[in-house]
Amino acid sequence: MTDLFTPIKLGRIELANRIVMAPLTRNRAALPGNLPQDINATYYAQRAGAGLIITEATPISPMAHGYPALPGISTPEQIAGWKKITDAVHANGGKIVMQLWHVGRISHPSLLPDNALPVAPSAIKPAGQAFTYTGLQDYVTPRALTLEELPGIVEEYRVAAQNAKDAGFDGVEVHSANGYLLDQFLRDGSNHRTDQYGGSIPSRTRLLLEVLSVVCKVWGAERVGVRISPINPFNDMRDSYPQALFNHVAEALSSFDLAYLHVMEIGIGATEALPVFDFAELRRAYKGNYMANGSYDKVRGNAVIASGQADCVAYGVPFIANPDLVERFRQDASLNAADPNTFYGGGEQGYTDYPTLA
Ligand code: 8OZ
Repeated sequence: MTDLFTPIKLGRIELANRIVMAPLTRNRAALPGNLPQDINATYYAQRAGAGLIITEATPISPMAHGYPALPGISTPEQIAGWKKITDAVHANGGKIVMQLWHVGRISHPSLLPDNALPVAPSAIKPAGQAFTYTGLQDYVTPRALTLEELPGIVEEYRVAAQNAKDAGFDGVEVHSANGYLLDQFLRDGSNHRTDQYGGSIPSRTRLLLEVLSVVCKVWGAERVGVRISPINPFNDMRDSYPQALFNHVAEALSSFDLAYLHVMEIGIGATEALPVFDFAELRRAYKGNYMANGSYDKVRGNAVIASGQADCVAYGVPFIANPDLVERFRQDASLNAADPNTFYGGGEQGYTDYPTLA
């Protein structure tokens, strides 16, 4: 029977098991320079038992940053830092893809070059506050990207994809979820554009497809994944008809023959009822490998794979606290509890010091 421990090929990426380490923001880059550093390599190498590691969301350019101490992928020093990480993961027998990220409006001038305004599809201020180097500060009204600027955004993704290749990754995942730039274009709560990048569902999907085209040219589609989050209200997101939007996205992505589609099936920080959404319908609309994500445990992970509703399952918080999560699942061993106080920022504590099984 097919379960979490059955090897799988996602496009051209061969996984020893179907237990994926989800992207996890940890804010532990070296400053100045937002550089990946040795403790990051230790952290990822400890988790190389995952069938696949997806890196923390990684800003593709200086304007793509939205939180403190994120490791970027736009300078030679950052590429060299990531190379140490991919080498360490590969030395331990793991596979690792980089998640390419532009935060769009989820940022703050103090985090951007020359105190620039964050950019977005439309000048709509998200509710909430940015995490900055001086604490929480209200989000500002972003600047709407002009039509003429959009090719430049696509080019930033192309360059970052090439940089990830130079850093020795096995592939890349395009972050189009959780209220960041590409998701801001997809959903109509944040996209009020009247040009060919707003309005209809195909128009709102256009930027994602353009980004994918260039990223797939760098990598080959079979080493590229995409992450979406159809019902996640996190970062003040909403859409008037998520099922129609994301069925369309799934159909459009099917023609790329990607490595996988990564679907965040839950909502974070919801204060109102989540929209009704049928993930089985989304799964049928997508022709390719489906990676499920959303508070799965071992039992539910095995069940979703056995049922055919997913091909692999991504685990987030359990991987923070259990570097040997795959072995623990295999042995039905108990899991370490994660300490939320050390999720974002800090050093080795709560990062590289969680114990493995004896
Ligand atoms: C939590 C905190 C900061 C960033 C995401 C990149 O939700 C994130 C993120 C999550 O995709």
